[in-house]
This record gives sequence, structure tokens and C-alpha cells, in this order.
Amino acid sequence: ADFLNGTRPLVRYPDGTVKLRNPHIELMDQDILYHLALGSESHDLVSMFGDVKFVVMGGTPKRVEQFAYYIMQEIGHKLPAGTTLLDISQYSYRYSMYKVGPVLSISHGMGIPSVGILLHEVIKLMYHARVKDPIFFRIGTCGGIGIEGGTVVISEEAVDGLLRPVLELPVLGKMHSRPARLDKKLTRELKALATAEDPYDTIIGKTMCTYDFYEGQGRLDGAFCDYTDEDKMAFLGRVHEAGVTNIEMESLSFAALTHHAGIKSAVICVTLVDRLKGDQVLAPKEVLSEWQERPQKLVCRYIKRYLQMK
Ligand code: R2B
Ligand code: URA
Repeated sequence: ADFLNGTRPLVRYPDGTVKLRNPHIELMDQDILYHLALGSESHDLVSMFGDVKFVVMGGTPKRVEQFAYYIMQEIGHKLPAGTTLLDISQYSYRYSMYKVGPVLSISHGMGIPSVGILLHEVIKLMYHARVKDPIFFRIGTCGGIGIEGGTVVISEEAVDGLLRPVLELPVLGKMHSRPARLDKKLTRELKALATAEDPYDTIIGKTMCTYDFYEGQGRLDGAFCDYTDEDKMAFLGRVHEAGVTNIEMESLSFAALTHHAGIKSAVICVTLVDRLKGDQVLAPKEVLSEWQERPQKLVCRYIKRYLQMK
């Protein structure tokens, strides 16, 4: 039924398990998921991860650990007495990963290269573990354009710093580009889970994804700046005009690689600053931490709804 959505390529087996668009992997004796500290022969990936349905990614190890504990409480998942959640990828010293029943919560670091490496390995993990029809979410932070701090933005599309909806990557000396598509239906379903009681807005918008936090996002407060305040405001005005509501640093890769793998995905970010009013993230840390729970709440509602429907 997912295929009726019409946009994702047919890269799954009839039972919904993830098919890899790489003929080399099945010919290998073992596949080491180096940055996850896992391997297809050293670990029984089917029994460890075969029941996964949701992969939730966020930038920092702390946030994804928090999300794991939060979702555990919300879905009533019980750990054996006296035990705590384990960071499955702790010995990678790169990313953190927690598993709570059908939910994997994984940190992706900052920027397109970091999330890209992780997605290669997590998509292969889905394949090795024979996970069926997984759904991927990114819960993140961003800068808003013309919206109040603390607003939740669900991305309908990801574009690069030149407003192009594609992820470009030089491969074997040539530029390759992949469409950065997100699941429209999933986006609408998430939006429908925002309620009038939420003391903040949840909107759908176009997300600009950049290679840098400072100059790449038109900030005046980096170590370098070769443009004026007027140049910056003209740029933000122009992208706002083109429909951009928020700016962050991973959505392009997240959208492009999940789409290429035939995996349904969504990006939900909370705005930390209105870029039309300033560049620095000034909100106190208690406020920032409450704001960062907002995308988690929305994804949690989706997961609970899904599990109740089963
Ligand atoms: C949002 O926040 C980070 C930069 O502060 C980056 O990972 C992003 O996309
Ligand atoms: N993350 C970003 O990438 N940009 C912001 O302005 C805030 C968070």
C-alpha cells in the first residue's frame, strides 16, 4: 500500500523487508557496520533488531537517550528489574543507539556527512535484520524564518542552499544527485497529531539544509563574514519568499537517502531562533530543553497511535 503513495522507488521485497541497491553486500562474508560497532557475523542482527519498526534520529547522544526513556514510559515497555538502557554503539565512540521494543533511537551528529554515513549503516542494518517497512524520523532543531522560537516544523520538502531539492555528492569524480523527497502522507499524519492544546504551533514547511551553521545560514556572528546585514536580510527574505520556513543541516541527506532506499521518512524540527530577528541562540537552557521535547512528543504520538492500531 505504501507504493500507492507513488514516490518511493520499489526497493523492497514483497514482504516489506529492505532491499539494498548494492549488489556487493550479499557477496561479502561479513559486513562490519563500523560506526555502529556492529557486524553481520559478530552479532545476530535478526534477533537483535528484527522487531524494529521505527528509527528515530536526533543530533545529540543525550537527546536520543532521553527519547528512548520517554518512549519506553509512553509505550509501557518494561526493562528487566535492575537494568538500564544500554548504548548499543557505545564502543564506536561515534554515534549512540538505544533500542526500546520496536523503536531504535540513534544520534546522528551534525551535518550532512555525519548523518549520511550513519544512514548507510542503519539502512544496511535494516537489511541484515530483515526489518519490514521501517519508518524513519529525524527529530531536530533548526532556525526559523519569520516564526516564533519553539515552533515545530514538519518538513514537506528539503532543499539545499541554492533552493534545489536534491542531494549532490561527487562519486568517482562525477557529481551525482538524488532527489530529497519526504513522505507527504506521513507529513500530513504527523501534522494531524498536533492538538489545539499544545501551547505552541506545529506547521508544515519547506526546509533549507546547509553545509554550515554560520556563513552557510547567512549568520553575521561566525569567525568570518564577508557580507552585510542587508545582504543577509535580503537572502533570508528571498528564501522565505520561496517558501522556506526553517534552516538546518541534515534534512537533505536524510530525505534523499531514505527515499533512495524506499524507506518512509519525516523530519520534525523545533525552531530555536527566528532568523529574521537574530543569529544567536539566546534562549535559556531550560527553555531550549523544553522546546526540544516538542518534536519528540509528536513522534511519540505517532508511534503510540501506530502500536494501538496493530
Ligand atoms: C541543527 O542544529 C545543529 C546545529 O546547531 C545541526 O545539526 C542542525 O541541523
Ligand atoms: N540549527 C541550525 O542548523 N540552525 C539554527 O539556526 C539553529 C539550529
